[in-house]
Amino acid sequence: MKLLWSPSSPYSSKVRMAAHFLGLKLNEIRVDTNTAPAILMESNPLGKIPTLLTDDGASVFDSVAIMHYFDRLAKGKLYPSKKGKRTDAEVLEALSDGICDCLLAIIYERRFRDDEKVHQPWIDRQWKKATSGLAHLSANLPKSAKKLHGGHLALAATLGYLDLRFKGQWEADHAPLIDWLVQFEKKFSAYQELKPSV
Ligand SMILES: N[C@@H](CCC(=O)N[C@@H](CS)C(=O)NCC(=O)O)C(=O)O
Repeated sequence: MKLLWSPSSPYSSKVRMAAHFLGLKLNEIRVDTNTAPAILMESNPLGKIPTLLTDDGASVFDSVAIMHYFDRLAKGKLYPSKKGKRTDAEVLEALSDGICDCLLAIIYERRFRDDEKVHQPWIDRQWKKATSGLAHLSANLPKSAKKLHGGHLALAATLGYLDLRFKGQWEADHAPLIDWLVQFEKKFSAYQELKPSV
């Protein structure tokens, strides 16, 4: 399996953590989405990462579809099997990814618009959603499950992305999440290697 990815991408970080967690081998191909490389555009019309190219020639995106593909390969080891717990894990992943969607909207607003066209109210709106998501997570910390699952990996990737791109802007208000990450790292020692980075 080939994974098209980039080190700073939080969704790539999540699926790389999942592959590591499940012991799945990936041939990782680093791509720069800004240059729309052929290998990416031919396999994902949206030109987004992560994109997985399977051994039978299929391409799988987005990150949630990749997580579920991995879960099927690993016979259900990535998500809890009990209905209620599975839903909790999927919603935790959706919230974590959704926070990343807001953070990326902020990064892209600044990156792709000329300075005079940057629309601050849009940035403020996205930041409000991201911090409201973080406040919800701080107040409703994921239960410290014995077994890690996809939702935990998604949250760890999101916190890693915040640390990378928004350092100093969120930690003070969300101390429970910092503590949660410390506990997570104790269970997932490859976090430093697989978290979003430059
Ligand atoms: N919902 C998608 C989001 C993927 C996404 O937005 N990835 C970013 C990098 S972190 C990307 O490819 N951006 C390039 C672009 O939008 O052109 C997923 O979960 O995989």
